[in-house]
Amino acid sequence: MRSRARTAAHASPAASAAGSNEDERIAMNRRSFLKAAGLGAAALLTGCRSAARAAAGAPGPGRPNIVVILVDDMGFSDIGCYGSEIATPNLDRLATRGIRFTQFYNTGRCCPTRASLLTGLYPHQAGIGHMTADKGLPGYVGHLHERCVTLGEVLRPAGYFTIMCGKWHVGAKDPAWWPSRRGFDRTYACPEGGGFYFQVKKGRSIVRNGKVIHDDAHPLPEGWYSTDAWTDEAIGYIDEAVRADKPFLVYLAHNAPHFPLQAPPEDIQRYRRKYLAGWDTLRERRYGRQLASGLIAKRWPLSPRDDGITPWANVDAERRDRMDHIMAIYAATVDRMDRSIGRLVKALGQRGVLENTLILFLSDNGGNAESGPWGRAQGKGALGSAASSVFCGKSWANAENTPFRYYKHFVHEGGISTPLIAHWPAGIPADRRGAFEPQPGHLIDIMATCADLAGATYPKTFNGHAITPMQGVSLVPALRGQALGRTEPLYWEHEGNRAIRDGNWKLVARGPAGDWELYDLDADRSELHNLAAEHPDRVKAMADQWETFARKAHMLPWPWKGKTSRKKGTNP
Ligand SMILES: [Ca+2]
Repeated sequence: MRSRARTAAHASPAASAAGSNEDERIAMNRRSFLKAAGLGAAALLTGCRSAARAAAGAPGPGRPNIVVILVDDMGFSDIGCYGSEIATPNLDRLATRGIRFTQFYNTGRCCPTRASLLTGLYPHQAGIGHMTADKGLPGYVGHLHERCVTLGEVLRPAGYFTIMCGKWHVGAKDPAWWPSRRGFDRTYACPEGGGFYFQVKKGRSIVRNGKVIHDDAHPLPEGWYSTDAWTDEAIGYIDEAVRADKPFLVYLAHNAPHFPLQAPPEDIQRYRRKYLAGWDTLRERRYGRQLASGLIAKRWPLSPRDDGITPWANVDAERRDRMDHIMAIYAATVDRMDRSIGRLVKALGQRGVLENTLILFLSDNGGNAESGPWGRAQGKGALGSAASSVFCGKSWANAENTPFRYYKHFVHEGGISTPLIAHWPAGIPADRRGAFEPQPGHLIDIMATCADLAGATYPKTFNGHAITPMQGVSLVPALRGQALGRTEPLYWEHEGNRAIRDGNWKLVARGPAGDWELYDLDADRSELHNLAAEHPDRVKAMADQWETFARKAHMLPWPWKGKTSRKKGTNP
C-alpha cells in the first residue's frame, strides 16, 4: 500500500536525527508539520508526498496537540449535528467550526474498535477479533499483543506527552497490558471495560498511572460520575503537558452511552416525556434533519422500521411511558457527555492551546439492539440510578442508527457508521469549516493521521518484535478537501458478519452462513437494494478478495466450530 511506504520513508530522517540531537529532531518534526499547516495546495496534490512534507519553513503554530474522544454504543444520528434532538451544543459547535465526515466507519463492537483505533491495524491483526477472552488463535488472543504498537507508543518517542482516560477494554488480566504499559504517560482508566457510571462495577477496577485505586474493596466516593471524572482527569494531565511545554495526545474513551444507562435524576428529567411521540416519528424527524443539513443525500431513503419492532401506534399507554423513560435516560447520558466535552474544550481555550489542537470525536459502534424490542428497565432503585439496569433496546436503537439498517455487532451501515467530527482551527482552512467530508474513512486511518501530524515514526520493530505495517491512510488531506491516498478496500469481520468496501461497492453478509449482499453505496447508502443477483462476477471477485485478506489478517479461521457463531451475532 502506497501510504505505508510513504510514512516509513518520510519518518526515517527524523528517526536518524533523533539519535544525534533531540532539538534538531523536534525542529525537523515541526517543519514537517508546518508544511502541512502551510496550506500548500500544490503540495497536497503531489499524490506521493503527504501533506506534512511539502514546502519548508513557513511560520506556524508547530505540531498540533491531538485529542481523540471515543464514545460507546452511540448511533449515527444521536448528536445534534448528525440529526438528533438530544442537546449537544458543544459537539455541534465543533462541527460547525470543523468538518463532519459522512462515511466514517468503526468495526461494529467495543473491543475490536479500540484495538483498531489504538494500533492502526484491523482488530484481528492486533489480537482482538472478538472480545477479551483468549480463543487460542492469533486473531483472537483477547489483548493487544506484542506485534502491534499503540498511538502512545508511536507518539511518545516523537516528544508527545501521552494521556489515556476512560474505558480501555483491550486487555486487563496482566498489568503489562494496561495503558500505563502501552505507551501512555498518564492514565486514569478501567482496564476491564466500562459498564458503570456511579460506582465501579463488580470485578472491575479504576487504575491511575498503573495503580489500582478503586475496586470492589475500594468503592468510589459519593457523587462520582464516570463521564465527568474521565474528562476532569484528562484536563489535569493536559495541565502537566502544558507546563512541560510538550505537545500532547489525549485518548479519552467515555463509557457513555453504553448500558446500564445511568444518569443524575435532574438530567433524566430534562428528557422525560419528550419521547412519547415514539420511535417511528423520531426516525422521521431525525431523517428530516439529516436531509435538511445535507448530511444524507436525498436519493438515500429512510430504511423501513426493522422486523420485530411494534409500530408505535400499537403500543399501549403504560408501555409508552416506560419506553419514554428508557430513552430519556439514554438521552441524558449523551447530553451529559456533550457537556463534559464542552468543559474540555473550554479548558483547552483557557490554556491557549485550543487553536492548535486537533479534536476527533467518534463512536465505537452503532446503536445497540441487545435486550430486544422492549429494552430493559429493572432494578431495586429508581430507573437510571446505580441500583437499576436499563438498556435502550432494539426499537430505540433502530432510531439511533437513522437512516441505516442493523445495529452494533453487524457490519451493515447501521452497525459500523459513526459520526466523525474533526476540529482544528489552525489546520482546517476557513473555507472548509462546517463542511461535510464524504470520502470513506476508517479507524485504521487514525494512527496514520496522528503519525503524519506528529512527524512520528511508525516502527518496523518494537521491543524486539516485528510490527505489522499500519493499514490506513492519513486523513490530513481530507481536512483540506483533497483526495485521500487510499489504494486498498476496507474490510470488516465480527462474529461472522463480513464486509468489504471498494469504492462505492460494498459486499456484506450477516453471520458466518449468511449470503453475500451487494450494494452500490453511492446510489443506496441505506442498503435497501441487494444487487448480488445482477452482478455475480463482482460478488465472486469481492468475496474472493475478502477471503484472501481475511486469512492474511487472521480474521479466519474463526474461533468457533462449523459455521455457527454465538446466537447474538447471527440473530438480532
Ligand atoms: Ca461499544
